[in-house]
Amino acid sequence: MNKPNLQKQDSELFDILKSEEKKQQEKLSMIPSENFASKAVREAVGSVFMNKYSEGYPDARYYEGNYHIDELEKLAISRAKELFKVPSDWGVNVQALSGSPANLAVYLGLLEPGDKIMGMYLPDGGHLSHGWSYSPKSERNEENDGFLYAGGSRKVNVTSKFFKAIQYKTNPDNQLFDYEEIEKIALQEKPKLIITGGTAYPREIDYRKMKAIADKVGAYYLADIAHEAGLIAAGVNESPVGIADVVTFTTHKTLRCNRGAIILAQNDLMKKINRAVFPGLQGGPHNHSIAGISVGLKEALEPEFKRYAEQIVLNAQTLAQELSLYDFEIVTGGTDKHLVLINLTNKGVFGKKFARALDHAGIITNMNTMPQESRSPADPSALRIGTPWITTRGMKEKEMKQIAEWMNQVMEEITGWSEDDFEVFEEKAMKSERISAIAQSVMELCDNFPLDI
Ligand code: DSN
Repeated sequence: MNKPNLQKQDSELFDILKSEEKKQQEKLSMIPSENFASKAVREAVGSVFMNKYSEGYPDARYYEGNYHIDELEKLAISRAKELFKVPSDWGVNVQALSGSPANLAVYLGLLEPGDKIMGMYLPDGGHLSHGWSYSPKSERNEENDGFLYAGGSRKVNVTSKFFKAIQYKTNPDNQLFDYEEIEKIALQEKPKLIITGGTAYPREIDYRKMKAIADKVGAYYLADIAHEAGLIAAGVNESPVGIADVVTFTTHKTLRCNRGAIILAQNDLMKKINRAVFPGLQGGPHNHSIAGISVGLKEALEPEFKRYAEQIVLNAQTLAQELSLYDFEIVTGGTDKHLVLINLTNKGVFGKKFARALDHAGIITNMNTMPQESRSPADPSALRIGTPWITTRGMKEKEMKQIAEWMNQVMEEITGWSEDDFEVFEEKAMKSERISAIAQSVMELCDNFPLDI
């Protein structure tokens, strides 16, 4: 019998897959939350582990036949412990399906519905799952001025529906955490949980200061390190492990595994969080994901991973520096990490149009809000770029200088089109010979740094 083959069995899906492979190979993926997982990781994710149900935890399952799944999950846990230097009285959960479910499990495990949580203001770089709600323009009020965002009537995220969510903003003068103001808000509001971390804050966070603030008000402190987990594992960014009460992270960003999440916490808290993951929020874990994560963690334990993480940061810093030479305004003036946030207000073309024009030039980025955002999140003031994926391809400072030059050329080309409707703008971008020429050069660069697809 012929081996079943995707192309023969489902040519429609196969064609979409091939197109995605081609796009990944020929374009520069520069969204900071994305990366390119190794063949070994992808092999594990596509393995027979996906066929097994294993509700429960190692050696305590509700289904028979889980002896190998137990080995798998214990292996992932022990690798996570080694990689993140997890203290001996801490535990590890590798079952949460992704970052938002991991955070929800922490809230469910440690809080009561209606308790107050305090995270970073989303437009300043926080995350939806840290309690996001918003105020429609008609409801803007003084309560939400200054460093405290007391929340809005539109409870868009489940974490703001079931908990009383307030948020702290960054300092308007420098877009940085202002620990004195955060402490003032915490003392006034007395949250039960304080959260750091997010999606667009390019600087390191002082975890000890945040833990001291949480201790002052008797709150738990959750450090969500989804974006920088790989940099922390490599020792390139500071680690909150052993400082914060709980640490959560996704596994597919700088850590370069497949999609999934890990939770670390001191044993007493971990017991409650484990019960929140299963049976509180989920049934059977995705064992194929845990298998991929296990392989990715092993890769991150290799000495080469430290050099990789150092290069990610060097590349991001080079990009930020080069872009500023072209008069791009870099939020916070630079980066300590893998991401760069560009304030486009001096350019007149904002995130949505710039991101789309860059895509036509073969450079994939995303529009983003920024501190003191005055525009809609659907058409915000900033552009977010990141270096994990292009560093995986082997690119270094020389390529970053070239990418910054291309980004500037795209901006030069589109500056005169800022007033056009989006459809007219896109049509012009698609027809632009200058943008097509950049896309061709991007493809040639990518050809010299092929992905192992
Ligand atoms: N969507 C992720 C990001 O892009 O940062 C966060 O969940």
